[in-house]
Amino acid sequence: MSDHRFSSVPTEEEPGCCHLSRKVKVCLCVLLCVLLCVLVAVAVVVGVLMWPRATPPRAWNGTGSTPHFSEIVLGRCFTYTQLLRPELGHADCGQIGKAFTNAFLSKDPCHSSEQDYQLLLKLTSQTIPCHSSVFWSKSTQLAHLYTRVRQDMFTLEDTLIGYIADGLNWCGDAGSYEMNYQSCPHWRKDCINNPVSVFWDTVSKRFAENACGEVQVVLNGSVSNTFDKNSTFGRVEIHNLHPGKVSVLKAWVMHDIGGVYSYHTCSSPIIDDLKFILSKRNISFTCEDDYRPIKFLQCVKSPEDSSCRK
Ligand code: 2NF
Repeated sequence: MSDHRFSSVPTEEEPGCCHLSRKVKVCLCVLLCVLLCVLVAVAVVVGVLMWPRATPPRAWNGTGSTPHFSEIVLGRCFTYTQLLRPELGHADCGQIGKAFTNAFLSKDPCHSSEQDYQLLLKLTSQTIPCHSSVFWSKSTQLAHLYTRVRQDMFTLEDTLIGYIADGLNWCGDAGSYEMNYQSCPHWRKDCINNPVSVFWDTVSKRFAENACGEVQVVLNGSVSNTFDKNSTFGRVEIHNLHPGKVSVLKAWVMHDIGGVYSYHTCSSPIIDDLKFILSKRNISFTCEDDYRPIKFLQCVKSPEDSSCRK
């Protein structure tokens, strides 16, 4: 009779599942475990980065970031440096774009600071010739019409950094790498230290610090706050003009053509407030109502107005 063995345990002589020594098997197991761990770690990192946010960004009372913000910044930077002012052709628009978004992405949009914008300021430094700086307050359209014709004059928005950012909105969120396109803090309703307000304060300050010679300001005599101590001009710019560099501030108080009522002229007490602040800062001040070169621009739009027929 044959010897039937029913044991399931293989004998020493029987071949195993493969011809590998115990040492090699252990090594393979360890390697497999390490590989698995690396794969899991990579999956977790990718998941965290790519997974849609569990919690949406905080909702604010202001308009969200301008759609295609980064593309607009890049496009404006190239337009300015390659076409409008080729003397700035050496500027690195890629770096400028990155420095701009890095100034506010992944940060609390109510704790923006001047420091956040320092690299951007450095990358967009620009020399504005003396006697050519034009400030404005409550008169954005007219002031820019003026410098559009007088190409040798510069408002902040005629400089690279102002040109890039004018009219845009932007903010991020502390818990995300993304821009917040839904809403951003409103400067009155939410917080004053938001990325946009801090940006304009910072660049306005530098624009004023760098001004030299005779500088101008276009004011609006057809509004109640022709000079507003709380505006960027009244709060930041006039306090950062350098008395040693700026010889005089010339104010042009302009009035709407056909407007029923002129709130203020150069003789109004509100203009004396401006004059007083400048005299304390040892900066000369002159004021002229309806400065003719700017008045002409208004008249182009309203040639039939009686004040344009003189
Ligand atoms: O958007 C701009 N281009 C801008 C914004 C703020 C300041 C330009 N600036 C610079 C310009 F170079 C001018 O010289 O400051 C001067 C004009 O600012 P202003 O405050 O004296 O003039 P306004 O007509 O009162 O305001 C201009 C615009 O800025 C807004 C305001 O609603 C208007 O659209 N603005 C004013 N203050 C703030 C603030 N703290 C503000 N927006 C956000 N935060």
